[in-house]
Amino acid sequence: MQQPISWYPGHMAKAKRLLTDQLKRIDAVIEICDARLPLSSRNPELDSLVRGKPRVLLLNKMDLARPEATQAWLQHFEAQGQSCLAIEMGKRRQGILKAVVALTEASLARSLRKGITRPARAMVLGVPNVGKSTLINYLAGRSAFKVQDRPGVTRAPQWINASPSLQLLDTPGLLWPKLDDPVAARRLSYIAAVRDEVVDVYHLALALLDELMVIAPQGVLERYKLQDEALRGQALLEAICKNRGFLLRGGQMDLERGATCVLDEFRAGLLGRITLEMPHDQG
Ligand SMILES: Nc1nc2c(ncn2[C@@H]2O[C@H](COP(=O)(O)OP(=O)(O)O)[C@@H](O)[C@H]2O)c(=O)[nH]1
Ligand SMILES: [Mg+2]
Repeated sequence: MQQPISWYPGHMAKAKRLLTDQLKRIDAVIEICDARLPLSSRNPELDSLVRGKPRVLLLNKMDLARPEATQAWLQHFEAQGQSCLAIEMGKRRQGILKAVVALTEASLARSLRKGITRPARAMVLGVPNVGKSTLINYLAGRSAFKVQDRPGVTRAPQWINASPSLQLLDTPGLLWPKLDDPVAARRLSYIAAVRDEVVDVYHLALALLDELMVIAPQGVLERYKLQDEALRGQALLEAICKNRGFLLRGGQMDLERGATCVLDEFRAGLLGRITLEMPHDQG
């Protein structure tokens, strides 16, 4: 498979500079990852970047992940002493606000000792497509609000009132995804954290189907009305094309269209609620 290259060292350096600058202004970090990929959708450099700033980890898109797997991940992170919460679009507003504000108590108390009473300040951080803008808009209560998150957009920081006691930086901190690890890079492509133009959809869909036939075959078999559980590789993709009637002139299967369909339907949760990695997968 082609390597999905959409981040260059220059991009990463710029994102890092921007982040370091923003960190000075905040009391806490709201890190978002994708509940389907709690390992691969995090940036391993974040620990050293945030340098001890209090942090809550939100496992977003829990509606797309397997509930028992999400519970296992929460227990895993809690056991590490990490504040964490599973969330999905448009839900748990109070829970999120409470978890963030709890992290900022020490920092606000320090301000108070200097005679300053102020709301807590936090920023949302994560790799592309985990739901940063969606969360900021939700907490800000303005669905029409457009959030900028291209790396390198420099301007004066704007604050949004999420509640009387919490302000959010309106620009999410964009982290580069973990692309040096081929397994993580491939899984990030499954969830569209890496753009499709830079990967080969045929090979990507085959790799995804390969994983799904191990961890969640039922969703695939039911969705495409397949009888043969042993189908793998191109034969499986062909059966899916056949089910959907994706034919080219001359009667050949339109594998590209089938591959795009599988990826789209997986991303939309139509193959079931699937978590691609578990805590014990960590090597
Ligand atoms: N199913 C589902 N989709 C979500 C959720 N949160 C965000 N999304 C979708 O994920 C995509 C990326 O969200 P966005 O906020 O733009 O991500 P960002 O790149 O991190 O800012 C959008 O299509 C959102 O509608 C969620 O909790 N569940
Ligand atoms: Mg965004």
